[in-house]
Amino acid sequence: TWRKLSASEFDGKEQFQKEVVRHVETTLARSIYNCDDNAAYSGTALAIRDNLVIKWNKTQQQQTLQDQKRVYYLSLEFLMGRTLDNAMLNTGLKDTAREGISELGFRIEDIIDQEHDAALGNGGLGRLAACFLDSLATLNYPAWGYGLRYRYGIFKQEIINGFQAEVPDYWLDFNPWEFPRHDVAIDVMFYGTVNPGPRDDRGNIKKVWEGGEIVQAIAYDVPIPGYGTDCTNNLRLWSSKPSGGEFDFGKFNSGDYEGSIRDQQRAETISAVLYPNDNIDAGKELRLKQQYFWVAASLHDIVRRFKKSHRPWKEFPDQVAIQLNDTHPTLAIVELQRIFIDIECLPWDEAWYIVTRTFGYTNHTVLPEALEKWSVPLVQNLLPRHLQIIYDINLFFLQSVERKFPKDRDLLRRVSVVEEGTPQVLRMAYLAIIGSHKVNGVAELHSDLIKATIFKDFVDIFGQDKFTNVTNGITPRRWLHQANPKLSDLIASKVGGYDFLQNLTKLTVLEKYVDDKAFKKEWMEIKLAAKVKLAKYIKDTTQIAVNPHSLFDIQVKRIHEYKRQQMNIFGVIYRYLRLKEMTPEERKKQVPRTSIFGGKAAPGYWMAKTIIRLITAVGEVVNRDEEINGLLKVIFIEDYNVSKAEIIVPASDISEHISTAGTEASGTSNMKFVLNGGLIIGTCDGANIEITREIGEENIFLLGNLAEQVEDLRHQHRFGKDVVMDPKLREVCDVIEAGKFGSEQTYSGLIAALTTGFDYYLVSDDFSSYIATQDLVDEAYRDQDGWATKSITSVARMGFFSADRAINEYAEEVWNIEPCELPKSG
Ligand code: 26M
Repeated sequence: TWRKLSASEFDGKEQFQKEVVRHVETTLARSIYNCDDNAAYSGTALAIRDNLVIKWNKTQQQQTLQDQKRVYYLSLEFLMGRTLDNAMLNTGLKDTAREGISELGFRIEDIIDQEHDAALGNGGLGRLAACFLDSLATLNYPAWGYGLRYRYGIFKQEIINGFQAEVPDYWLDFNPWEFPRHDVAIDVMFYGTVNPGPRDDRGNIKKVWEGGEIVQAIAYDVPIPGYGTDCTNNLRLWSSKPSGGEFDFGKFNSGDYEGSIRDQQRAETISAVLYPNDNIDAGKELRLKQQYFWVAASLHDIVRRFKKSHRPWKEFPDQVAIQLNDTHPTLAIVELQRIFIDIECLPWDEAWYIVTRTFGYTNHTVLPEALEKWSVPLVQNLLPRHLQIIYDINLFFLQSVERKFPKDRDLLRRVSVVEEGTPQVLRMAYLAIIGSHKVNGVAELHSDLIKATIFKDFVDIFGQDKFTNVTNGITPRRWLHQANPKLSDLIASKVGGYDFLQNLTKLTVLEKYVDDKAFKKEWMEIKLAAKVKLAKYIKDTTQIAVNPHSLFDIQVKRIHEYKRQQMNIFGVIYRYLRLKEMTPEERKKQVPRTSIFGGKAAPGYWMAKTIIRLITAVGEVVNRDEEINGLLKVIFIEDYNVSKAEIIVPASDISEHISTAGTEASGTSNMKFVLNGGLIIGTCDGANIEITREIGEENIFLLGNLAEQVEDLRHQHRFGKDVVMDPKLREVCDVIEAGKFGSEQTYSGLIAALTTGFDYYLVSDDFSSYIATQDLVDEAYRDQDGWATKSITSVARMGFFSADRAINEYAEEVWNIEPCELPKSG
């Protein structure tokens, strides 16, 4: 009977329509005669969701049955963006939905546009986690993501009088993609004390951590569908609430209403908001609470699942791989060791062996200000037992170092997890390395750099084999097929269908068509259509008209000094000055350009906010300068996020990836732009280097000094005699200081960074090369046929940068997991 009664998937347009109407009328209790785009979105999402849930349940059952090794991807950020379109594409239902919804009087694009982004991340690291989930499901790997269910994701950016303002992003009003699991509630303790307890089986006095504050973690599950497969994995996000009911009735009844509410809020605060910092660590207690809350709940869940299999503990690493997305979840190492020794009563060494087999750690940055360090007094207070375990881990580690390198006291000081100072701090990256069996960087240069610099001593201690590279990748489903359906269709018509979306190296077939006139024409028409679409978006949101035939030069990413948006805008000013000097005849010969910027500054990052102000101010001057008349426009796109990236990425002629060499670990938007037929202007940094190797030097505009020169150049700035600023840059600074873009005081910090600040990011060293390379870009763009050749050739050679390739490398080299074969559906 259960079998007969169990839910089944809809199939075909009529059934889809019936389901949409049913959901609008009964699930949402709305009249179908009063159904706007938003209600139609809800109905569509719920109908699609039903099919997704059936595949999800089957996948989870099958994975439980097969009982294979799983990977758990621990990330404090999952920058998912919208779900509906992706869900329709991955389940193959988009055409059905398009036709069905159109007969009901709606356009599928408008419906898709109703959805709020799930913006539970800052930038590259969070988006990478989202791409990886897509690939894991597409490749049928048994995998779960674990994260936090923030009530507020990354803030919404508004530009007010040219400055960034932050507005809260409350996104949970209607979220059909999450399923609360109120039965999965886990108690997590903070504070308290460690006391001696009873003796264990071996006669040792146990340590008991007790008397702390308890907060409950409630699981919310999100289905993650693979493309072209029924495999639907799970993303589990934890939400915090007070343990034992709504509020303290004791306090309430004794008249302390505010007190009882305060306790409730204290608990709920833990998962309330995503920290909006990207590549900067502030060391705040609430952030540490978030980390432990999420890690403790996730590990409890993983361990409980393992225990159901009744295997011996030593088989734990055969069933469980845990990947640490940066150091944010490093406490997981300590928590698992604590569970083993304090709760399951394993001997230390046995426990530690299992722990280190289980974890892998991915590093995403070399920037010193981004490396997490927790103050010892903070950890002592919040997690007293964990601090003891960290000290023990460190002691045994240092003893092993001492055995290997006797009497090298400075080495012991350098590699100790505990950094001396007032206060002492814990170096989380070191703890992550010691507790993992593999450590990886995210692009070749970056992986080499961490081995040669910040982790050098650890390579000497553990050997080369522990350190590896897995170059990042992106999902071609979202970043080509979904964002740029016309290009995806054109490609499919040449490479033999849509298989390339699951095997991106098939793109190489496109090279056969680089001399095909008709193909090239179609290719460039699709690019133009994407630019027209972006131009319309810009017109609708800023009232500024931009010429779709101008060269679209785009830099969208978090605003950070190391990413050097300041160099870009200085270059724009320099171009403006040259245009102003020209005669009308000379001007006619110039390539018209639209410089497009977008990105959020961390709310406390004053310099980044100043850069935004300079960009908007330059726009105000240039865009209304009649003399320039469309030869140069400067646009700042407000509130850059994933769904806006899907409009912006297909529309670039050139995109900028111009970080100071050695600072951008990988970059992933570089891959997205090239995959959509845009060219790159960039430095020899991060994945730009591998992109160059794949697509060929003739297809990329490289500039600037190399990573190996950076140290010397910085030394020059600081200690060199008679350092004079590059004259072109001097000229730019002069007009800024003359008040051309509003009060020069607004920009004094920005100018000071170049002069008294010793120009740490080497803008003056690369500026000349940057300007010269931009001139080469203009030259190349005049030859539209040559440009098309570069564009097509580049796309043809981008197969390597699929997240599927990256995930397969992790699966083989780090996780040792196999795909789970699903029974064919039907
Ligand atoms: C740390 C402490 C407190 C609050 C926030 C943080 C924090 C949050 C995000 C630190 C770093 C965060 O992200 C770093 C990041 O996004 N790194 C980027 O990772 C990408 C994926 O590997 C790379 O492509 C980028 O080069 C790298 O900058």
